[in-house]
Amino acid sequence: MSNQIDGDEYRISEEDKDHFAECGYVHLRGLLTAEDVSELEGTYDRFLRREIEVPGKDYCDMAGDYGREPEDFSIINVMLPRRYYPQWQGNIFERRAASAARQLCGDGMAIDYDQLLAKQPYKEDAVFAWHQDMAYWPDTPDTRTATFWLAIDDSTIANGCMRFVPATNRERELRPHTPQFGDRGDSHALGTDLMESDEPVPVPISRGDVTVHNERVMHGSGGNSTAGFRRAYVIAFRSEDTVAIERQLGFTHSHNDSGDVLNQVGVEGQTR
Ligand SMILES: O=C(O)CCC(=O)C(=O)O
Repeated sequence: MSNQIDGDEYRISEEDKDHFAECGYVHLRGLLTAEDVSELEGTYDRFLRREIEVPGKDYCDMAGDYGREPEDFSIINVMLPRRYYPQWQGNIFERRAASAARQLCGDGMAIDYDQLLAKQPYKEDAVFAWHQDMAYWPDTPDTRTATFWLAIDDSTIANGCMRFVPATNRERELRPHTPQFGDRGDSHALGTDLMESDEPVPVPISRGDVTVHNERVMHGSGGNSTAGFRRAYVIAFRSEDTVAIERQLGFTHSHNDSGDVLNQVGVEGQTR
């Protein structure tokens, strides 16, 4: 059976579920139709143009430190768009992704955070270093995750599509991560090196498709050498219990969370 849309539901084939479990990521074609994407796009671009207010470090560059001026950003990052524009809550991407998260991870999954990641044209440094998301996050007993990465533009090797190292989700230890641009007060980005045995797989996808990855798989992306944007809309699901623990710690995935909270996770995560 191939994947199919039925209203808010997206039915995932057994083959794709197995791929997610084995490799730590999967490409789901057509989670959203062209019309669905167009419906989201107007709001997405209003965020990029700063017509919707996003406070402090939640509008930042993921390819540099917080000191960069917006006109110099290489990867425009908008954290928590659903917080700053509540009208977006319950949109078609959230609904279909919730259906897919349930099939991939089971019941009791909740939206932990959302994020817009737009690589500007001709930005060779719009690179996401190799990393595992758990290096950024508090460790909790239930680590189930499904992070949905929706292509607003066709995502290609030339404009910096996602790439994964399959099955690294099954390694026992997290790899050691270090901050990429100063310390965590200067920028958010963490990274780690590939090992010689790693065999990365680029995953180009079309507008309306998603990749979904889990908390431990190694992933990253290259720069944008094209004349167009590479726009992505990310929604991360974790278990309801995990989200509750994070919030008790004061961890909301906002870059404006207190430094004390951010320092409890991140680089120190390398020992987990
Ligand atoms: O957008 C990208 O290139 C990377 C995104 C990413 O690492 C993530 O969503 O976990």
